[in-house]
Amino acid sequence: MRTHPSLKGPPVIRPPAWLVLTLAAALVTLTPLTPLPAAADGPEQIVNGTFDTGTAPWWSTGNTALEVDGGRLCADVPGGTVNPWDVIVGQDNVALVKDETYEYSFFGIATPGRVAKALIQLPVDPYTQYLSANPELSVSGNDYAYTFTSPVDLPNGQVAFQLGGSATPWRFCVDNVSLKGGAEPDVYQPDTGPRVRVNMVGYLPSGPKNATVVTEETEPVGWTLRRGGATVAHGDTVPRGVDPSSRQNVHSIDFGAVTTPGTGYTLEADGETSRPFDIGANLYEELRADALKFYYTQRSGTPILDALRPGYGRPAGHVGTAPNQGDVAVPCQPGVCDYTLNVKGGWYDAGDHGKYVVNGGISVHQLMSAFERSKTDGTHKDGDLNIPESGNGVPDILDEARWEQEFLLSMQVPDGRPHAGMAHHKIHDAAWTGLPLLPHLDPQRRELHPVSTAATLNLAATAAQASRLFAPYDAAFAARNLAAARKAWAAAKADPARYADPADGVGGGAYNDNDVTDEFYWAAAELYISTGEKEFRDYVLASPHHTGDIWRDRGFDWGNTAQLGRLQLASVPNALPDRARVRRSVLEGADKYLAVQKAHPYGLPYNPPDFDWGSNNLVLNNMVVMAVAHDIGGEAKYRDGVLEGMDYLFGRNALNQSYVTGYGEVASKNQHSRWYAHQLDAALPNPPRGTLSGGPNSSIQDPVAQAKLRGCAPQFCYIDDIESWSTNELTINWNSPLAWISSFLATPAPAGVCTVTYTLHDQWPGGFNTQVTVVNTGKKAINGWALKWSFSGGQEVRSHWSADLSQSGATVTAKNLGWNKTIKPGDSITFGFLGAEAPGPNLRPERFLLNGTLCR
Ligand code: 9MR
Repeated sequence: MRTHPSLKGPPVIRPPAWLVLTLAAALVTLTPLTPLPAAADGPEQIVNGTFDTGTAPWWSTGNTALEVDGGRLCADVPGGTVNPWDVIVGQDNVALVKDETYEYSFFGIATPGRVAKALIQLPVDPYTQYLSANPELSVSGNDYAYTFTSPVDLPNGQVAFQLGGSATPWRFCVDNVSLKGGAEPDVYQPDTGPRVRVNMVGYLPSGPKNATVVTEETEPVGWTLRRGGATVAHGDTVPRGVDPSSRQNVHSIDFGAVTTPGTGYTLEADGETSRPFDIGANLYEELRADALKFYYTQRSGTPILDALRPGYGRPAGHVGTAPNQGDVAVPCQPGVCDYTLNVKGGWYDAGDHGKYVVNGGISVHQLMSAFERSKTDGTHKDGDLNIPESGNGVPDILDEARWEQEFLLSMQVPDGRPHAGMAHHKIHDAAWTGLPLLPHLDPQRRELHPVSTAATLNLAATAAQASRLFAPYDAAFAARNLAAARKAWAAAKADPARYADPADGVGGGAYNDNDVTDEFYWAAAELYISTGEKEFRDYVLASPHHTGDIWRDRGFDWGNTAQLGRLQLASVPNALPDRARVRRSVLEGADKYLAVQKAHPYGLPYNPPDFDWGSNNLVLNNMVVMAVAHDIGGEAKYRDGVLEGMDYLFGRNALNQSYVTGYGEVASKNQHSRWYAHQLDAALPNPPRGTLSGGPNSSIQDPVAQAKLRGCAPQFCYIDDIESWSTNELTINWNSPLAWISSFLATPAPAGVCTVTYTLHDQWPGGFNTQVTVVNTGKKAINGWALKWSFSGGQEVRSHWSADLSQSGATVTAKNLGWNKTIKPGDSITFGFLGAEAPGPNLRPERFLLNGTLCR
């Protein structure tokens, strides 16, 4: 039995044929409680659903006994079980007829109240569910009714109430269980609210402001922007025709001319009024923090402190105490290796308890990258995420990244063992567990899975990146990372095509990928940036990913990482001979996504004919390309593109909802998770604020989506239901681009009126001598100045002249002295310093902030 699929096949590609066939067979329609469906008129399929003749032929698992009590079937459900299927009451041999629509109904009671699972399914593995519902049973009792259409002819269907998973005992009673054919199939209609779609969180005063209206009109209609009853602006819509991603006829509205901050704006068009929204600055700082705080409560191997996350405290998961056996001494799957590894810690990847190196790799990379791009700006500070390490002198984002990076390092095969230097692909439960299930209650055996070249290169890339970023804070950790990165690189080169098995998907995701040339490119890029060494430079220059068009329509993700290499080489200082071309190529990629966005009436920078699993992360990663282009070229259009992309995630979409928990009036809140399972157990929380949902997925692989969304237009292939793991999961590698983008938007660095010349006059073993000249290119005198930049690694200022220099981490602040306080228009000042060398190249920094504005 499993509640999560063993899905196979490469990422963001259609699922393999076997899966499609399984899914086609599982298509059903199912409708929950309200409104009750029309009474079905077929014959009764349930034997003794009224319990007038005792309990037979009903059966139960051995841990509970059936009895008739007051004319109802009752069972005392034991406490202390973990999975729903640990306690079952059922009836077998219920006949189902293909394409027949049934009404399934019963009266149910729970004392005290509990959510149960009502299933009609295949009685044997893979237990395909034709109906799956989560009735919230109460003490007073309720009638429940559902319809579904059977996709199969089956003489021996199983009707089951799964009652397990409760820590404490409870009593279940049921009556009038009935299954009748001939029901009217109900069609699921999402509640999409007003037809005028806006960013429900808000628009920046200086940013673009677009909206979309769903209408039957084909000619322009008037729109009015209002606030507090007053008209602020008005104009005409632009008809955009039928949008294939939603199959809706839509118009777009551009009210970008309005820049006045305020709350409670509404937009009216075609007789509809949008949900209210703000125009305001600083909309993204909170999201930056929340999107990053998400990681603390995903941590494995440590208690989550309620004092730091009220409502989210829980015991440490997978620390080697009963009932789970991990992760302090985890053996391999049988036959894979004969040692154990301590792989405690890290983040749970998603709603399951697995820990996977390839999605962990891109996640930790994006956190470190968010830090690196803005380290001069001071966007990420020590103490800004409220984690146990806050106050240790290291920016919290790096502390959080280290939590995962330490885990990735622990997945490397030790010296002297077969495949030494490579990384195990993943560690997870031997079998799928059910929902809800807190990490510390997971009873499953934990296993290391075989090494893979992809995992090894993820380790090489992130460890190389960590080596330069941690250098100013912990030189020993930096050195450990660099050594691990070199070892991983060598091991991957020696075994370049060891792929994860697509069939290895029981108890955890397969995360298979049969092309790792992109991972090689990314790892070489990071190693080159951190070391400047010829081997890595030559590898980068020779890779087809270095010059090819890597800007796929579908974006990049854990399985497509060439883009990470290219973006890093473009944005982090390095001495690559064709660096200018690399930087231009990012602008080309960004222009491509801008064109997609411009053509899309909902402003989406992603528009394949079918949306991929986790489409929201692909949308965000296309926005990362635009953001890096903005960092490179400074053109406003790229930042505007990023902002317009956020509009989609925050409500300007076909479903009129935000995909980030806690952001916007209507937002995803039931993401698939074993511990944020509020939808299944009212005592558990919803996911924390700032949790991104995977979003529309045209392939709808899970039974809930299949039941409700069959035939969906791409944007409608989504449902905010905890069981819809293929459209509504949360993952560390989806929140990472959200954190990256919100970090980008939280640090506006307005262009200043300065240029900086930074000249390394001399370098010798152990030290270097630098002269810095700042030119005032503006029309006004600068009176008092502070110039900031960052070293690439662990370099340190030792002595200085003609300015007062101080250093925090890699970031240096140079302040004027009394005598050179004023820089007149056209004039310059020059100061200098002696620095201490550190491992890796010592390159001219590329981001200089003068009094908080960016010098070009
Ligand atoms: O995010 C993954 C997506 O790109 C793949 O298409 C899909 C099928 O292999 O798997 C997704 O990853 C899931 C993983 O397999 C198990 N943990 C939850 C992940 C998110 O749904």
